[in-house]
Amino acid sequence: MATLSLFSVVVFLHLTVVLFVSEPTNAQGLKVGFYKNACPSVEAIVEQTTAHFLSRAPSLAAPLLRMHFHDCFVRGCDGSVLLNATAANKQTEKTAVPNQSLRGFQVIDAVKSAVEKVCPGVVSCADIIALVARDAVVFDKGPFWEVPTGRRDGRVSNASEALQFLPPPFANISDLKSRFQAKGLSVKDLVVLSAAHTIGTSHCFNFNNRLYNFTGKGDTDPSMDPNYIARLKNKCKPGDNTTLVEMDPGSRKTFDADYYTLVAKRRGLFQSDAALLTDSETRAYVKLQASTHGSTFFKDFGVSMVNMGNIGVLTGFAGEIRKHCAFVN
Ligand code: HEM
Ligand SMILES: *[C@@H]1O[C@H](CO)[C@@H](O)[C@H](O)[C@H]1NC(C)=O
Ligand SMILES: *[C@@H]1O[C@H](CO)[C@@H](O)[C@H](O)[C@H]1NC(C)=O
Ligand SMILES: *[C@@H]1O[C@H](CO)[C@@H](O)[C@H](O)[C@H]1NC(C)=O
Ligand SMILES: *[C@@H]1O[C@H](CO)[C@@H](O)[C@H](O)[C@H]1NC(C)=O
Ligand SMILES: *[C@@H]1O[C@H](CO)[C@@H](O)[C@H](O)[C@H]1NC(C)=O
Ligand SMILES: CC(=O)N[C@H]1CO[C@H](CO)[C@@H](O)[C@@H]1O
Repeated sequence: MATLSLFSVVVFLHLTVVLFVSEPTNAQGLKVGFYKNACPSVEAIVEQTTAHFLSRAPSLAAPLLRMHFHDCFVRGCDGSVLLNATAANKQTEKTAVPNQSLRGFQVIDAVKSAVEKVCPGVVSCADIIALVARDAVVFDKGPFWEVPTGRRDGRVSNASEALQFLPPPFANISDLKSRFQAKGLSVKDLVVLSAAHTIGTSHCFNFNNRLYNFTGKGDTDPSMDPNYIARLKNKCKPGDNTTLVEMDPGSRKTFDADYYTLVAKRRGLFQSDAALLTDSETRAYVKLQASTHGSTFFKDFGVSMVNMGNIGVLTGFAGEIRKHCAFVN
């Protein structure tokens, strides 16, 4: 009897080892197809629901991609960006200034309820953001990449942490590099992920200082193409808090490598975009992609999105699977 059960334990351990070997997980414990058994249709549901919304409101693709970035840089990719303010926590990340322009929460909520109908209590909101971000890029004719899943949802969301960890559009290259490095991302990830600005729009206030009062002397930013400054001044008047400007004029709904062409021509919209020309490694990448129509950009973007998606994830028994993405259970 004792021998038998010892034998079963050995067999069991052996099988476990084999399972671990045959289902590669990345360093953070996420893996492609995490829901293969518990919710095999999850990726199809996410894709269909996202496409349903984007076909009616295509401009939501960009903020949905940005949402994943904002989630991951604050407390890791744990869905904390989705939490609504409540009486108990009036200052969640959502209420912080950089999040005031996030949009598309209704898409996440709709995906979550569609998924809950089929597999209740199984799929995290953090994974839904990661999958929706990928599908939004694909919707805009960008690359497809496999999204490792298995994230769990956090219970904490703090507005001051959003201010602390999200890079401002005024950031210089050393600030950007250290903020990405602090999240385990490389200089290459920085220059690759910055090209997410190939889609979407920005409010004038994020770059108006470059047009009107760069150093407090009523001057313009010398690192920006003067013709581009003139064009932007037509759209953005001093103190404009409402106007939206395309970040990649003419193709803001197409995910392509144009971003690098613009930056190389000193037409990056933010100081953080222009800063990519001030470091030898990021500049070399910008020039290479600009001169080769983004020869490796699509492949690189998928790799860097997976890297970003690994930041500070909760796995195993940490965190929870939220019932509703806007509230902790
Ligand atoms: C490198 C540092 C970054 C800075 C300083 C930055 C800053 C900003 C700012 C200020 C806006 C304009 C928001 C508005 O006015 O509505 C914006 C928009 C956007 N950002 Fe970034 N960002 C950075 C990196 C990223 C990354 C890594 C991603 C995604 C992978 C991303 C995706 C986007 C998208 C898609 C938009 C357009 C949003 C829309 O159309 O509503 N950004 N970003
Ligand atoms: C969460 O808050 C937003 C406003 O920030 C509101 O539009 C939305 O309806 C809220 N969600 C829920 C489920 O209460
Ligand atoms: C939010 O984070 C800040 C640090 O950025 C900390 O000082 C503060 O206590 C936190 N607030 C809550 C409610 O945890
Ligand atoms: C870059 O920005 C950081 C943070 O604002 C600042 O401390 C640093 O002095 C700046 N570096 C340069 C070279 O301007
Ligand atoms: C430019 O900035 C300086 C310093 O912040 C300020 O004193 C001045 O009034 C500004 N000029 C304009 C035209 O906004
Ligand atoms: C824009 O917002 C700033 C800060 O909230 C405010 O001081 C300024 O008056 C606003 N400008 C306009 C034209 O409404
Ligand atoms: C999406 C969202 O919740 N935006 C909020 C950002 O914060 C301001 C207040 O600071 C709210 O008014 C917005 O609703």
